Amino acid sequence: MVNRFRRATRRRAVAIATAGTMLAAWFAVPAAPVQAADTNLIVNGGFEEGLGSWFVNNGNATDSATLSVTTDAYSGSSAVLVTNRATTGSGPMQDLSGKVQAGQTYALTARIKYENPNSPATKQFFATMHYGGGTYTNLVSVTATRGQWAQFNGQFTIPATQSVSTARLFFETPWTSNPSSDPNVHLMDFKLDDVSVVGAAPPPTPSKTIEVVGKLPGEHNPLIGHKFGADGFGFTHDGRVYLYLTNDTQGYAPNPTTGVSPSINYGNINQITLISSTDLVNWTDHGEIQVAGPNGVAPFTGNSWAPGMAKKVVNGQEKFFLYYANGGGSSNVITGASPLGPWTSERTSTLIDGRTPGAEAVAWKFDPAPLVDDDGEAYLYFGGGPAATSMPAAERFNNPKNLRAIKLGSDMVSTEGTSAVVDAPVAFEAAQVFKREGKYYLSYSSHFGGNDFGGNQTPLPGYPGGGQIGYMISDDPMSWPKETYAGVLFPNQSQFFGAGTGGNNHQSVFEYEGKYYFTYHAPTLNKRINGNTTQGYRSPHIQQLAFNPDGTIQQVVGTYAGVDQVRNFDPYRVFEAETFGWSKGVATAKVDGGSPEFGGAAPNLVVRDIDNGDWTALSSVDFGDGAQSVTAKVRPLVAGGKIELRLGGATAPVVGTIPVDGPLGEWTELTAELDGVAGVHDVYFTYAGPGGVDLFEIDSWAFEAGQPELPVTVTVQARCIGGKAYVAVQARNDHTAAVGITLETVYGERSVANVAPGGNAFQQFATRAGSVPVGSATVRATGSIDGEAVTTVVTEQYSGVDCAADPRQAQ
Ligand SMILES: [Ca+2]
Ligand SMILES: [Ca+2]
Ligand SMILES: [Ca+2]
Repeated sequence: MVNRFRRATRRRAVAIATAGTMLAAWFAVPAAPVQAADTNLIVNGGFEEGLGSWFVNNGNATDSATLSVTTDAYSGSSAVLVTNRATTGSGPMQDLSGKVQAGQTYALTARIKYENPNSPATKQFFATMHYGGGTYTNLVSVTATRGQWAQFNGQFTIPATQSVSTARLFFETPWTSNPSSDPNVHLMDFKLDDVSVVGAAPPPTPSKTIEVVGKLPGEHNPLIGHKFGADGFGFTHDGRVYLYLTNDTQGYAPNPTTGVSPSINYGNINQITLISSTDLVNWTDHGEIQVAGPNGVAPFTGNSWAPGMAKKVVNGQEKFFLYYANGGGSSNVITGASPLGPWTSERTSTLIDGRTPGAEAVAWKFDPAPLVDDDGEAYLYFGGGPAATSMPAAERFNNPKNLRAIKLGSDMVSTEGTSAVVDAPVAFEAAQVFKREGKYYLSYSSHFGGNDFGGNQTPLPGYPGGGQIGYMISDDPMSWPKETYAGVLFPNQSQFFGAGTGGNNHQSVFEYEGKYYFTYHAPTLNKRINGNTTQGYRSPHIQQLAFNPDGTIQQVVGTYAGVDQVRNFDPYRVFEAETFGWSKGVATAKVDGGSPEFGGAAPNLVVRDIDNGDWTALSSVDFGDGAQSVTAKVRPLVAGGKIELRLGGATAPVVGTIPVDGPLGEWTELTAELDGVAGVHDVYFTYAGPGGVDLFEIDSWAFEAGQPELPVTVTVQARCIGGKAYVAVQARNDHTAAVGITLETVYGERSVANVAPGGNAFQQFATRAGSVPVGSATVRATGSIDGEAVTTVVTEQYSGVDCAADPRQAQ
């Protein structure tokens, strides 16, 4: 994990050197007859839907160009026009990752035209595949005549050994080292139309669903068991904790047979995962924010690692700022209208990069963590990676000076002045600052030594070892001399979680309801899936942070137990089904239409991949005096599914059942009556139905409380007075406030207003008869409980009496 940041390969001369291996495709090999099962993998190949699904090749930072729709089409009414080409690779691109397969042969056709009168009379063009990193392969070639539509028409076979986890098709002119020396020859505008790549249908998307119980019932770490997430940044707003995470699940692709995924590839990650909680045990999955990449909020960035979050009122408007690492080379920020978005980009270029003053010597300008101080001033901490070689070896190891602090502008999306060195001992990355009792605490991750840090050495006494979280305490958010170093806050996580969980870490500290919490990650879910040989997929954890009287921090111990649940879960409201403490075998997916719990502008997810035997569970749900019913918003996918409610465990007795019998494929609300569900319980929703199929999807839950009742004690008796029968009815008010009471029998009715607490309403109803049969009296008490008007009705039976046979007398 030391090589967390892999340098992107900037050259691709290799593509030309190896191009001979597919020379056969360069010549006009007629396309093989396409079989009926073959599929065109290109979306919007004729550009009749504008530029949809197309973007400019962004394999290299310099490969820029402008795409626009032109009506000069080969067929239909539009084609694409490429202008402002900067490199020979500048051209329209479409992502075929997950669609093309190694070992398969595809037929490629397309029409291309160039018209620049100063260009040569003929020109060769390539259709090329970028397989990620520096791997490019020319697929099919055509030599066009100026001013005429030429046709690409060939086949290509993807080598059986080629990784196709990244496969992006684009169109270009042949590579040359200095194309701008003759732009008419190398960088001419061109038009493209009718692109098709026909071959084997894309393989079904492999399931990413975590089938094991990754977070064990009763344990609070990892925070979630149904997906991964790393580099967590804790952020509190309006009584809620939000955790922003690098989306480690993005590239997770377990082999359907072995269950083992290729190792994590940070270069593929361009989304940030967001979860939130009000109790730190039950977490709501808000899904992924598409931050970077062609369809990202900030499309000028390619990656989104190691998020940091801050809020500030700017020009009278509360805004939320999500900072992230654009790979290792730069950092950026997007703006949210709420902690859940929606998100916009106020910038058109990265916030921290090679132009940032004072950061020139920082190798990795990443890991941005914001701090908004009490006075409204804001700061950004960032940086990491190899120490400058200009320093002596011992200094490179012990004081690499690779972290920085810089003031943020009042708009939070710009920086002010020059960044200051954070002289953190043995520093590697992951600087983060919080403030407590007037002091600033900066924590960071330490390096593992090696050539990047002057060779392997022993750290100075007291300095951190490799892969630990150290911290510093300062009175000034911009001043971090080495003397502010205060010790190791957290040893390496492998010390607590064992084999397969080592590597670097990335932490944050946040305050919630008066307590401080420490976030870190560990590949504990990966370990539960795959054993001690993990593939680098990390999971978020939280521990409580305790301070010594002198302000230093007690070293954190990592545990699966995690933190105490902050409060019981309130079930009497509509809440998302994608909120749970524990789960088995389910996944989540984003759906349109806003969130039932968080509002129309917030993302909404549903629980999916629900098979017979899967379950989700909520920790410490407080049902109070009792629940009357539970309602699920659910979309049935097959007949015969049901949701069972159990208390305390996935195999505990069923206390309620919702038959999922609505119309297939339609969202519907289904309710089950409950009886005797009161007090605090872990609640398990267990899912049952036919095997081997997805049963249904669930959007939200809502419990309904039983009606509260006014406590009244009713006594009824038939008795004889002077040979006549009377029915005596008494109701005592056991409530803490006055209530109105009505006593009713077939012999009359009496209402008493404002019966005081402990007081009685009483009436002897005369029957004018010598005997009465068995009967009943009804007592109505009307009052209020917790400000809500309540009427409670009690019916009580009395025995018959015959005053001649049984001359009972009144007392
Ligand atoms: Ca067209
Ligand atoms: Ca499942
Ligand atoms: Ca939902």
